[in-house]
Amino acid sequence: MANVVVTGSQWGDEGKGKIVDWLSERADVVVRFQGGHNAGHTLVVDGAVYKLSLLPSGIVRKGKISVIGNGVVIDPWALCDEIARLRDQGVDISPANLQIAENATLILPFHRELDALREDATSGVKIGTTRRGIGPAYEDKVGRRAVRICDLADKAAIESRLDGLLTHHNALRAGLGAKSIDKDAIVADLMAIAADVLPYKAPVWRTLAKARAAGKRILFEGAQGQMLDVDHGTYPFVTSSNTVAGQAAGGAGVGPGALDYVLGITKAYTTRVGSGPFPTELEDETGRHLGERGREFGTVTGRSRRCGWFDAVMVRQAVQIGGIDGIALTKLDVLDGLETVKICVGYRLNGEMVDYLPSDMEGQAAVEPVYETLEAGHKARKGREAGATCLPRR
Ligand code: 2SA
Ligand code: MG
Repeated sequence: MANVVVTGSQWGDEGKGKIVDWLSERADVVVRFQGGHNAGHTLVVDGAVYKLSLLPSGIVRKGKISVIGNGVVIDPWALCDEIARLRDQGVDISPANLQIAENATLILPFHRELDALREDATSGVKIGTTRRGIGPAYEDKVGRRAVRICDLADKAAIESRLDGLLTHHNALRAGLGAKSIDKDAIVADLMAIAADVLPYKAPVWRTLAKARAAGKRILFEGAQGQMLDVDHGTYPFVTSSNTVAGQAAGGAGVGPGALDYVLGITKAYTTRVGSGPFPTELEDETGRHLGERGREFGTVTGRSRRCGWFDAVMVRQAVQIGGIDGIALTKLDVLDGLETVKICVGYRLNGEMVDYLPSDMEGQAAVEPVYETLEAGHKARKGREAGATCLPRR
């Protein structure tokens, strides 16, 4: 199995970092294909602790090529800070082991400000974002007005991109009561950071094509989880990228045939950070127990994660949408000590049983979980709660 995609099958924080790190030992190339520095995980290699956000996990291992694909949004200052931090820890980072797609979109300071302005606004939907500017940067990408890595090589290109971009943003900011953006300051800041970023710029699709031709093993490292996908997740409470495993192809510049195996990292219970529907959420002592025992705090923002029972309906949906071939089940030990464990095997919606999470916001908020209860020692309790037969076996 040459190339593996690692993806989260819930709302992120399934423990992808640990598995990716283990797999990256066996890979030649490690690729990020979506998201940005909203992702976060901690790697422990030979006793040393590394906190990664934007850089692919391969970076801490010698002899690997790390690639940041076109599907990623890159805050160049956050990138350089992360590189500097890892270098301080003795990690070797150079264009020999890190390549960044020249067609990747940049996150600029006003994206971060806009993200925060919206989150702090009293009206509108509060998503509970990481406030890193991820959403606003993707908006500009699909709006065809973004500044990209390749533009950094040329001052005239930066200025020309910013002309269009700032017209759009200044109008938005006026509506939110924020002052206009100082174009000259942004140009100067971008020119200053460009020298540190440009050495890594590359047509990474070619690197990947060559790696494939040479029979190298590629590991595609997903961030967040399938249910945070902008199309397939709990919209609008999602991130702004496609997090599904299929995005590994488009977000890196390889064909779908390059994805040999999809590994879905799945937590033995469910967590989510930020707002949005969460059918199996536990706002009680058991939920607190899972959060404490599982140390459920965001690696990027430190926010505590909401906790609940394992939702088999949602995971099955993620398996089908993501084309997940196999599951790595994590954090099973966190369930130790509980007398009973519940698993959601169906939903009740408006008095009917449904076997998938519907797309509409209202339906997602209204579904009630139907549980199968397991007693410690794994003996299924006799008789499920009402309606639990609605799930056909695959
Ligand atoms: P954003 O910032 O626009 O991507 O936020 C939109 C939603 O996506 C969620 N999101 C995440 N959920 C879990 N883990 C993430 N990464 C960090 C971590 C989060 C942290 O690994 O712990 O440290 O808080 C992540 N990134 C984005 C976010 O909560 C919103 O619901
Ligand atoms: Mg995480």
